[in-house]
Amino acid sequence: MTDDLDDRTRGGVVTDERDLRAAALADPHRPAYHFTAPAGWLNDPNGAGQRGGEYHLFYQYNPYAAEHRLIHWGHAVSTDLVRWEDRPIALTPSEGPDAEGCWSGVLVDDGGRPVIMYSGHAEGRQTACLAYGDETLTSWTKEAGNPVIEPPADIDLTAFRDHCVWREGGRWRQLIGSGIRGEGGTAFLYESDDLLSWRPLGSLVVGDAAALPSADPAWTGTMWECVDFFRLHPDGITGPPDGASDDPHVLLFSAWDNGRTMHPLAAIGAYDGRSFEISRCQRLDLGGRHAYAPQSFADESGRRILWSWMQESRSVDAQREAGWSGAMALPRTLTLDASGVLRQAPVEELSMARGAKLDWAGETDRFTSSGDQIEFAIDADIPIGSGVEIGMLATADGEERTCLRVSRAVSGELSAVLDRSRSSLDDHVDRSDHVGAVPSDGDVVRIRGFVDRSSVEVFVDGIALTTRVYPTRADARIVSAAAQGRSAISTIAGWALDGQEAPVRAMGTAPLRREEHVG
Ligand code: DQQ
Repeated sequence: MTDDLDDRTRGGVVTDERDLRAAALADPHRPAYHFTAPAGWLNDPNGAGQRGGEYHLFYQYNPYAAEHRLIHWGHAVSTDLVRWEDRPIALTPSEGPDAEGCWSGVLVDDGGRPVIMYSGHAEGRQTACLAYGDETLTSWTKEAGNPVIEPPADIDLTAFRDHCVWREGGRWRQLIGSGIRGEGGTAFLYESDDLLSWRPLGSLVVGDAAALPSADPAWTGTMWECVDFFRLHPDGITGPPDGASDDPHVLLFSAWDNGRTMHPLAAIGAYDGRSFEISRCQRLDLGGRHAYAPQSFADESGRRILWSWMQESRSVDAQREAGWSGAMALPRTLTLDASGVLRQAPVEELSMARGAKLDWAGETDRFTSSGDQIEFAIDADIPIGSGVEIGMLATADGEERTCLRVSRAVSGELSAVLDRSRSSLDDHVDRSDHVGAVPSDGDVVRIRGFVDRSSVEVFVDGIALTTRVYPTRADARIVSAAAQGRSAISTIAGWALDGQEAPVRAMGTAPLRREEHVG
């Protein structure tokens, strides 16, 4: 098992498209109502946005094998964020600065013309590249002058890639994720009149990699991947960064260290047009790397919507054999509460995917039901010294069981623990715990959960915890909720979620010769 980016670029397995798709569909761990690539490899969400009512989701995609190499941009569209339709591959590596991969980036609108700013990957380094789209965002032409930005030569960098681009003060602004060796992660700020020629404005902010031990779940890492910067007011108003505004700004980044994808963090603070003063930094997801490389956008209704990549927790070999790897976490709305805490909720459109209501057996302090593609919503009163325990994907004898415990310590602090120690009889999957504090006020705690085979996402008072589990037994389907101590479950509801993947999906593979995608 590894989460090492370098490991993700090794290998060379080439599988026939039909075999890959058939293997993916046959895998009992493949989520069905979460967005996945038709088969092969998926990682970061890219170019997330909405145009003319249609949501676009691009993603890091290897259509040839379930491994991180020769990355393309996959593309899908939706009018409701629930039902997705595949579109042709948007970007394919070609001779030049993206010969070995079209890495992460964003979609912007240049006076009506769709433009992608992405990281070309070649010869072990990344540079900023542009591609221009037609009106439907289906076909893309790369800028002849790529790359348009090279890493600064006079700074000792740990890495340099990924983009956040916006309009500010009548010009284009851009952040590129990076890290300064010996200091910490950073985001370099640039300015442009035409998207082609960029003036460096220095670091927006520099992290302190020595401030916390590297094992700390809030460690900011030695490089920041996938920087995402926006304005978000507690009244719900959101938009691109604006140095002239007093509104709180949020910088999302994924802490990275020497090939290891660590976890996404959210820094909240003030932006003056040149620099960002962080007032607090929060873990964006208590499941860490399982909600990695988040990218957000403001949709046409004004919501700030977040996508992120649910990494796997099984071995690289198991991923290759499964014929697919990686899914998107559910799209979520992001809000900032009055005390400055960032909270998440699955978009309300997901209720469209609800099927039959779950029947719950039991009463008062213990309920059970069943399903491996379900949603549940539980409100519980959790006083000091008490808790609730929610079992998922469990067998009747408890041999396999994933368990969420939400409890309130004598200090009054609420915490969530996702115990994966018995989540699978397979010794090769990661079964470590996820633990974190849940800022909350009041005794009543709202817990929402989404189980989609190997995917588990819970929201405890809007604090997200995303993870992956791989039960081996077909009867690992029981879901339960139990009140402990003086806790009381006041409401409990659940639904089967109908998501079923269409059997035919285009992989988008061109008939590459074997030697073109091996090596
Ligand atoms: N994934 C992309 C990079 C990014 C990383 C490559 C984050 O652009 O830094 O697939 O997972």
